[in-house]
Amino acid sequence: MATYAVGDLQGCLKPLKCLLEQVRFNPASDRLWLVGDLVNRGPESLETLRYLYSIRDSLVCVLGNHDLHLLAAWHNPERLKKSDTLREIVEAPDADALLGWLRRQKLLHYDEARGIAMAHAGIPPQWTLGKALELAAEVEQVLRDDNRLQPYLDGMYGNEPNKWSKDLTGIERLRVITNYFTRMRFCTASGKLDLKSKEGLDSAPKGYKAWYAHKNRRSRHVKIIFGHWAALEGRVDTPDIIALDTGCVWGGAMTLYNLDSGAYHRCACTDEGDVRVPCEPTRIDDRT
Ligand SMILES: [Mn+2]
Repeated sequence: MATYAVGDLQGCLKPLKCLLEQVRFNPASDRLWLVGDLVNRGPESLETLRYLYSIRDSLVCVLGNHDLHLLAAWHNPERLKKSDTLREIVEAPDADALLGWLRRQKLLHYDEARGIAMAHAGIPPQWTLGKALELAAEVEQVLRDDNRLQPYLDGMYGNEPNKWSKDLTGIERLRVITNYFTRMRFCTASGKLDLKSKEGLDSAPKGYKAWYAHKNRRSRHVKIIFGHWAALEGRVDTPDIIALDTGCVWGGAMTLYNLDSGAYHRCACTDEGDVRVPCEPTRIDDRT
């Protein structure tokens, strides 16, 4: 029995299957952790979601910004933008089953036995793991609540408030919690967010750093797996921080990480029409 974590899928099913074949993934005994952004932009969002649903008992999944956007589009198709590739999901005959499953996933997962946490974007520096779990649960409860889901999805968009305060209530509180777990890249030591910069570390605005790079980050004693930030190309120089988004959908590769051995596997991809064809998989044991 092995446990793996895989970076942002964004509807790229072939490289996922290539990686799972490479490690001989067995849904009956192995576990697969997903860092979120399962869908959107890539060629096979619906088929990706259907495949994941078929092996759902083997998955641990946290939600990304694209997954939340999909839920919002399910309730209000006017939310769909030209660049989205989500219409096939919201119009699918099995949409209710697929999205009913998706909305029951978490924003933050913590495996106590392993001491490993996983969130799509990360955990902001001002929160302990305990605080982060408590606040993630507030949003997770809303996602599961038929009466509260719609107003949440309508109100979750936006960059403000840009900083957590315990005094926040209502949709503003839910929005900033959601932004920390699903959209954060750069922030200040006290957790003030910059949600505009999306490039690599040298694009940090003055006074801001990558969320994980703050010296007194209160979750620094926990290993954290995250995705979302393709521009990092999987390179992080902070111990116990594992970045798995290597930009598969943008012409990069998909990365699979073995939680037990620490080995990395990658499937590089090329565009061929609208189909993504996996290249020869490579195994990466000694990454710098
Ligand atoms: Mn993302």
